Amino acid sequence: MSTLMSGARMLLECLSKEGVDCMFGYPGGVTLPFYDVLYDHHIRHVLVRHEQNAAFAAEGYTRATGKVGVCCATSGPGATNLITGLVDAMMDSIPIVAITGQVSSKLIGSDAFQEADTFGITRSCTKHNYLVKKLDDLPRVLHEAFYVAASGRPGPVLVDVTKDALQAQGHYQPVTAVHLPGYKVFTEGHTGQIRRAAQLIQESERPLVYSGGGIVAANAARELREFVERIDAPTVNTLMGLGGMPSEHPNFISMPGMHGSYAANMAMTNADLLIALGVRFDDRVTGRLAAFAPHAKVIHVDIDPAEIGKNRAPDVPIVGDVQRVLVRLNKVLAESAGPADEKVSAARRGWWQQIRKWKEEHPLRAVTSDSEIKPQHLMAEIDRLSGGRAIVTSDVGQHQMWAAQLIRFGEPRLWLNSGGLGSMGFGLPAAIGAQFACPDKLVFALVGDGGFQMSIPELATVASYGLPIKIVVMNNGYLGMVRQWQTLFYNNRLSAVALDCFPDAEKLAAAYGFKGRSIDKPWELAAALETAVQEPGPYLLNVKVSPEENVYPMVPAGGAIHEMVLGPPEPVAVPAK
Ligand SMILES: Cc1ncc(C[n+]2csc(CCOP(=O)(O)OP(=O)(O)O)c2C)c(N)n1
Repeated sequence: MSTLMSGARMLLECLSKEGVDCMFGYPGGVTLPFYDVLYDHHIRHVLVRHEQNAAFAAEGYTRATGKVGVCCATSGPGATNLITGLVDAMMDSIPIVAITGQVSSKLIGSDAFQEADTFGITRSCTKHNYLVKKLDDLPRVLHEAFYVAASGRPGPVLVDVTKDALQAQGHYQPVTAVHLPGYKVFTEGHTGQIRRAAQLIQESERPLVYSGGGIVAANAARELREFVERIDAPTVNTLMGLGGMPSEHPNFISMPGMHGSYAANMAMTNADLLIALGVRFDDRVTGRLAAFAPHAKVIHVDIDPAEIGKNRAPDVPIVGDVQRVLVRLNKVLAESAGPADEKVSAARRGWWQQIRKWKEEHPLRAVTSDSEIKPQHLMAEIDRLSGGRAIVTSDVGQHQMWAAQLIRFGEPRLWLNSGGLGSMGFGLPAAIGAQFACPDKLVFALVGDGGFQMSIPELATVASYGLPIKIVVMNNGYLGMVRQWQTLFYNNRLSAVALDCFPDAEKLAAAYGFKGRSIDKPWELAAALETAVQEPGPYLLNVKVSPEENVYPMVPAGGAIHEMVLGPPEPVAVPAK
């Protein structure tokens, strides 16, 4: 049966059919027909204060749940304001659908008011994009957009709809199936390669599981855990994969890479087999590629064939959904005998001893001080209150790295951060999306004083929806990560990194109608965070930390990952006169 309705109404019917219950956006002239239908529609629209944050909030919603998040913006500046969020979602393989209004089809190309070539501009920052000029195409395109965003390697899809298509009346025919003959996704993995992988695993003396964001995206944490326990291999999670293996699991080492732990990077460097699961051999993980895991054979499982061999040629390439492949690999391993012989078993025991030794020699430890709040102390306190269960979003910079090192995550979809693009200003809007998706969860927006000042307008969104987000600013008075590089590699010539003006947190929060406070004494920290958590509404806690702390370990740019700088240089002894 078909019903006569406007394009705008049809669009909302399609969203409803896709299970959308909440979307993040900002209206404008071209999207007026859409907002008019929204007026009495059951889908909830969250009015953010900048379109970039609509995209970040949609990402936060998706990252916290796995469900496709939706954002919308008007033509021209509304659409161009979405770009950073789209690139962010593209880099981290986050499935969101962005809906933008476009000027009427007859005006396209005439430099009409608020016309921008959204389709052209977003071609390289979306997995796929569409320009809909005819009402008849709208339902098919909408459902395709959701299918493409969520299937295969997930990513953002944009649908640009002209105003006349939104206004036109037509008969709505529900679309029940998506047909995309040219779009094929290989999920199962090659049987022969899976057998070869199992054989390499059994022969390996020093195996290491290197698991990433693909485990989270594929909802493969249970299968990963079964696999790791079955082969009893040490495991690292990348920045995007944190929570994929619970931080408390005995097989979990920690994060590898530029600010990864000593044990994780030494394990990478000395492994004889890397089992790479849903990772992309990102430069922040590998360091100097030529020196990365020099002794290791590589099994690489990824849904995206373009990732296989992009940075490191694997010995066993497996294109498939990492969850499906792990199910099959676990089955093959269950049917076979275990490590090849006693020599291999003995070597494995030695490998575990070595890994434990590396962990003991240079653990990731939260430094504290009696006189000032150390950033690591802040992370330890958030970790204590979270107990591996809270959602923590972060911005980008030093606080992000300390959080990744020191806060535990008991499951996936708790640690939400901008990994690939590294977008400052991500933390607060992502927390908004996550809190809408998970209203009963404790959500910390852990942000730097720089990143926070990029997203301050969203305090209005937090306040107007009464979101109980705990906004914790790690305030070091600097663009900390840039200051760290200037200190270490530019002779401490601090150029344009001092953030010498920061609003009074209590007054700022009060201006929006909620509570806030600044602290700078270490003995205040635990109670102040507890107060924030106990507060039923939003809370802004500005934590003034020691300003010149650097994140260690650190692999200098271009270095091999085992060439870590483990801590600050020892003070030079002054010779006695
Ligand atoms: C939008 C954007 N602009 C610039 C950068 C470059 N950048 C990376 S980290 C950083 C400093 C961040 O400072 P802050 O938010 O205070 O966090 P901190 O490093 O002090 O924890 C900058 C400027 C970025 N990542 N994103």
